[in-house]
Amino acid sequence: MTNAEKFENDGFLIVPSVIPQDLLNRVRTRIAAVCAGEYELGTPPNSRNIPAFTGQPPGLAKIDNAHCSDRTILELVSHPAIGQLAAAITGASFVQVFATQLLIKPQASGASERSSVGWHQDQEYWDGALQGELFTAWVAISDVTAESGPMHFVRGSHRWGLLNAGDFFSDNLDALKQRIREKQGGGAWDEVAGVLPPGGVSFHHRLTVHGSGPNRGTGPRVSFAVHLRTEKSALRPGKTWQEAGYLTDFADPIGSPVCFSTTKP
Ligand SMILES: O=C(O)CCC(=O)C(=O)O
Repeated sequence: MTNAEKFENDGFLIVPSVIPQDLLNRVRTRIAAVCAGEYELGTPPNSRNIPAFTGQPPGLAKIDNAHCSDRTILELVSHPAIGQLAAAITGASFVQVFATQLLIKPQASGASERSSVGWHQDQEYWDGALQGELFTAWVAISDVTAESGPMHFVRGSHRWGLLNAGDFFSDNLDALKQRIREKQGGGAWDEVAGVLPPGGVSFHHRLTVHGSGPNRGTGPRVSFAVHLRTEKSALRPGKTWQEAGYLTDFADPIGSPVCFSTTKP
């Protein structure tokens, strides 16, 4: 099967080796800088939910649009290797970033920790503003093993339609699974772990059900979710970018960099 056929069949694709090692090393340094509040491009991330800074119990750090703050992170999320793979699996002539999330999942340390990501479909969070061909590239910065709380994808769930039964921010994966299955009508639940070495990338469809459990590995699980669109997508008629929350205006070359185009600029 080609990558495009796998993506079409499963609703996700796992590609082990995509981002060069030297860029990964540079990105690690810049992640630390952004987490410390250093914004090279002069723009802070849209939200900087780092438990250590917000007084919350230890748990998942989620930093939206750090690529607007830092050149090296911008270079990573708009890397042509991501764009080429994205174009190959969708057949697109144009691929553009429209939001990113830096996700740092610490090692599990106690019952009160909130570091899981509840089962959800990404379109649940975009549907009010965007329509059409949208999907996500998830870039592993650390070694994402079976123990470190990798993402799990439910194979074929991209054919279930938009269920609006998920919740990224819930820790109760069992209750969410039950709610999604009830809404969907009991289709086969075939979970696949997105295990990836540093520099590996997984792609998932906007309707693929996915989530992740706690990190029981030996270090933090560090990744970027890079939300992508093709030429077959648009801002919903009547909507404005002010209403689109953390999603970046397609006309903003830093917020929404183009990572693949068959037409020369
Ligand atoms: O990092 C995770 O465990 C979940 C990320 C996610 O929901 C996404 O990339 O769409």
